[in-house]
Amino acid sequence: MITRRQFFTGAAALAGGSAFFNRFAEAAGPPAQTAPVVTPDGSTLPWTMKDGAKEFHLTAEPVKREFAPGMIVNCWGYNGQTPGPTIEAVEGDRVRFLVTNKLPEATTVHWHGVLLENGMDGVAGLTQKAIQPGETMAYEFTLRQHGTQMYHPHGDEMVQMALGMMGFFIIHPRQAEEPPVDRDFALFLAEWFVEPGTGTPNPNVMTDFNLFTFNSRAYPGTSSLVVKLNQRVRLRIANLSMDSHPIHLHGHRFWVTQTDGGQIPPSARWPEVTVNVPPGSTRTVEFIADNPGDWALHCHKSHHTMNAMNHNLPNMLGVDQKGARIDALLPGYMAMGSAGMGEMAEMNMGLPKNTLPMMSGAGPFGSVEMGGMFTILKVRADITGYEDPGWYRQPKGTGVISLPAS
Ligand SMILES: [Cu+2]
Repeated sequence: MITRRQFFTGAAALAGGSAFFNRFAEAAGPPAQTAPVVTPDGSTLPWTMKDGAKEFHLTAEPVKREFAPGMIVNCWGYNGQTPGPTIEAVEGDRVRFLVTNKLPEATTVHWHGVLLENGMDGVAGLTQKAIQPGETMAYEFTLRQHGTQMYHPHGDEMVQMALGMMGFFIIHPRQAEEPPVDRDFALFLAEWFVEPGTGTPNPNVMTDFNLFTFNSRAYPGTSSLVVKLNQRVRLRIANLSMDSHPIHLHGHRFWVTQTDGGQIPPSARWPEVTVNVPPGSTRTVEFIADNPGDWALHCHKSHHTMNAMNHNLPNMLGVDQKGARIDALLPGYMAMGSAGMGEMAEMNMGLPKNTLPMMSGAGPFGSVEMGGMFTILKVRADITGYEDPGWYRQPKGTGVISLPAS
């Protein structure tokens, strides 16, 4: 373990010996004015200025996380949260992270996509000794880029990330951006396997996950993203799960502006309505919220907008189940609707404790047959704040028309 004294001696030697890093430190003037990042259902990590650096504290520890009302999951995270609090700093900043390990096993923190000295990269065994339970270690480096990065363990990461250890590391530009954004949201994607009726994710599951979350919340537990009409909106989406997630927004098109490798030159940005976010990467998109309404924002893998999906269901589509002795043929069988699964959204099928119904949101026109990686972008002309404005009232004559049966 590095003591504070050893660490600062080392840091001073490094700063004195590296013209490259000094150049960035000297260039650091006042930061550009930026919209604060909003991490829905999450928070931002506070810091204090100490010995010329922004000093942050991260505690790796077990946390209980409510994925949605009715379901609490035994996760691991940082500072009582999963995802860990969002780190915000400015290009050119010197930053210091004091990382305390309150887990039952060793960990490290890797600063994913951050350009830094090898000794600060946080890979257990390769670039540092792991942080043992009860220990604190300090990371310190100068930020020489801006963009959307992440932090996560790099020791037993299969277990630690499956339990929720991950967070945003957002570095704002030193020079003002053109054009500036009005709203800036950060959504961390994750997938989990929690056996229905239990509360602890199984990190051994590799492909068949049953819960899918934005910032470790599953719809209907996800908070809406509220924006004013015609605001410029940025969505930063991060993925450290085992699958890619094609994130789709309704009612708008957006431009893909950044990856975790940096900014895409304006001439090379491309329009999309769905952005695929592969494992181990971030994607940042921007759009003008010029279309009022309640707009779905969700993963387009249809199993990822379900909660506690049982993937071993026999396919009963089109089968008349009335009077059939299916339970005798298929012991333990739970009925899948013969006309689809939509009917299951309406009924609560004797679920085990601490389990979310597969799809359960209640909308203004009935049940929203969604769960998991699903939330709502609420674009409004007539709001003054960002508290949830309730459901959109569609102007008369703009809704779907019901026709008489023919
Ligand atoms: Cu997905």
